[in-house]
Amino acid sequence: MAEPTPPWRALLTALSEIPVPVWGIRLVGILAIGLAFTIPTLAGLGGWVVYGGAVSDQPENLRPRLVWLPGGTFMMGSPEGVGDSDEHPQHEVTLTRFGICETEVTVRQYELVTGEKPSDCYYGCDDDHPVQTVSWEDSARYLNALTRLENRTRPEDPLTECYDEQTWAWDRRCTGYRLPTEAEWEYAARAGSTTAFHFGDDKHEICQYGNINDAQVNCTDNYSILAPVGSFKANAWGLYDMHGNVWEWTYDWYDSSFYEKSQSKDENPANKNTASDRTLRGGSFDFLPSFARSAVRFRFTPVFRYWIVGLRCVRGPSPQH
Ligand SMILES: [Ca+2]
Ligand SMILES: [Ca+2]
Ligand SMILES: [Ca+2]
Repeated sequence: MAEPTPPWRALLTALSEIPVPVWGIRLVGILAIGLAFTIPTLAGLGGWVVYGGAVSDQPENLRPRLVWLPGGTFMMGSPEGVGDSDEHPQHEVTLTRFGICETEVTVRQYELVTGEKPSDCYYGCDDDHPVQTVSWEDSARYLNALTRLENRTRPEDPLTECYDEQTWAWDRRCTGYRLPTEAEWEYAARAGSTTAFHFGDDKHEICQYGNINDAQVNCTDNYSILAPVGSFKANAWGLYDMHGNVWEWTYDWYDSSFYEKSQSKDENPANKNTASDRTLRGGSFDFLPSFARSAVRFRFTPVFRYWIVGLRCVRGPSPQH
């Protein structure tokens, strides 16, 4: 059976049917086809190099969209008698201004920067699904690469990479893309709320706001596995899927007693003391709503890849070095 004709061969065949005497026209035709592909690519991507060849995306689909949050002070953790022990003591935290991606990083966004899809797509690898099966280290590597890519469009004012890819140390003076700290993540998720979820305390309302395991709640979110990002209502600051879909890596090393140690009202707290695990936030599609509360702290080793774990990016200068 004949092989299907590759598109380039069909193109050459079509070109060869142009009347031979007019080589000039043929040349013009080739140039026109070339420009037809090249001009929108350059204009649309603003100089971005795209792996994988497809160039139909608009720039806004390629770059994670940042929502810039004002700095502020909030109560981190849960009040006495609520939540797990590592959510206590509830304490005041002050943060400076930062930008956070309005959705989880998508498969498409990840693939365009790294040239790779997640290794396990069993639960969904559509372009607009959250990327998952990425370790903390994969995430840091992606964010550095995203920073380098963005710098191609701003040679006069380059962003600086955040992570040392040998030691995984975070340079807090960096201006490029990075993971949120736990404090930044919770501040962003709460969006001014003081309740268990950003929409209130009633878990039976969660199906409007996030993709979780809804077996034990009186509502249905219509997704038994991954949902495309942004499928549910945003929180008050316009951020999607802060509850559920995939767990999101944060920068911090996990320390169950970190809140006791960080009560000194330092600005921009982050646990830089190496431990066995990094902290994750927000719950996922196969966890019950109680795990999706704004204050819940979850943990995995930084080399762990799992189909319930993805990431969200942050950018912004941190004044504390
Ligand atoms: Ca249900
Ligand atoms: Ca669900
Ligand atoms: Ca999430």
